[in-house]
Amino acid sequence: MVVHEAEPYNAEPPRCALADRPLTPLDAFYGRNHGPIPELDTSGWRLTVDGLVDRPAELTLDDLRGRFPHREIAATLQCAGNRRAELLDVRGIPGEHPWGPGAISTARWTGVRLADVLAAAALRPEAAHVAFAAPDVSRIAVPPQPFGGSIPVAKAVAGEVLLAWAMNGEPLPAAHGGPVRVVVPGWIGARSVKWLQRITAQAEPSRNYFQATAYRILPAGADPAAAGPGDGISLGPVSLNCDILRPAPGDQLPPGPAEISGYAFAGDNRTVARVDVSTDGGATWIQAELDAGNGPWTWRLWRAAVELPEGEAELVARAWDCTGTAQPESPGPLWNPKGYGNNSWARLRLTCRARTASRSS
Ligand SMILES: Nc1nc2c(c(=O)[nH]1)N[C@H]1C(S)=C(S)[C@@H](COP(=O)(O)O)O[C@H]1N2
Ligand SMILES: [Mo]
Repeated sequence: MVVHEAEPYNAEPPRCALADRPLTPLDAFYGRNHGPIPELDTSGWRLTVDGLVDRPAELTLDDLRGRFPHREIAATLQCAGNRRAELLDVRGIPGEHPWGPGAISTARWTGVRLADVLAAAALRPEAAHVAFAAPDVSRIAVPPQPFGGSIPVAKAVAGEVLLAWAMNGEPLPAAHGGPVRVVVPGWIGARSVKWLQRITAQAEPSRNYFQATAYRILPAGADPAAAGPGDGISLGPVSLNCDILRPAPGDQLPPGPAEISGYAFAGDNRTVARVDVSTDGGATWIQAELDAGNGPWTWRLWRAAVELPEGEAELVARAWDCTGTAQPESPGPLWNPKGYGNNSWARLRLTCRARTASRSS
């Protein structure tokens, strides 16, 4: 793993650990934390459901498992800061991790639908947002507070949002939110709150720092240190993105036939429709082959057979989604003071030289 910070733990897999694996093994799944990882005792775990509901509840893990149908959904999680490193090349972003292309991973999640838990609690019509609270206190927050966030009711009652206790068939590891986390497919990772303890139905979005102040696109001229609650554009659904996983920067490849591969993720409830690949900086393009994916909420891996030129090659990949939208060409216009949402074309420069013949031949 490429560790950006040991405490709180923030790490991404290298490109080769994501490549050619539709599901990310647990030991390669990126980790994004704003505070210490709590070690919660499964038997003592309780989930409170309160706020604008007619039947508030306190549930144990056995209640959750026993009262609601189990669901399994494969979903890609992507941090809003994925690919920030390329925004840093545009202009500095102090205090944020320089994530490469690995702040994204895909797993099969098992749990119950948030929709079913909310139905049992009888949401009131005034409920417009569903807020999630966790116990991990973050000192990054102003003032320091536990991590939290919310999603609008329309997403909360859509069947894909899970309260998950397993990941790739294994009990949810503490590092990824065990005993139970929220999984909000298609939305930024920050809304998939780990170590879930409380679900509150409310009229307004969460006032938690990570909803009201952070994870927002501020205008380029804004001072993030002076940003207050409600400033900027609140991030929810993920935008269309892709990156190249093979080859990797620094790889030595000879001119001639080669394979390029990577991931493409449409986000929200869109799907990836096409990925184009270029070896000449975007002057000419061919279409990559897409894998089937694991249902509507995952990335799709792609590969393309190309002919590498002698000398400088600029590999480029760009995805299109089912609305006919393509990724933006360059990170420059996307730059924002907190460095979120870079979804510009993936680019990789290589120098392709013929391998020198060995002396004995
Ligand atoms: N309680 C809690 N939940 C959290 C976070 C956190 O710091 N605390 N980080 C969020 C962010 S920003 C992301 S991208 C994902 C990362 O999930 P992972 O560490 O399992 O990859 O968890 C989200 N849920
Ligand atoms: Mo994130």
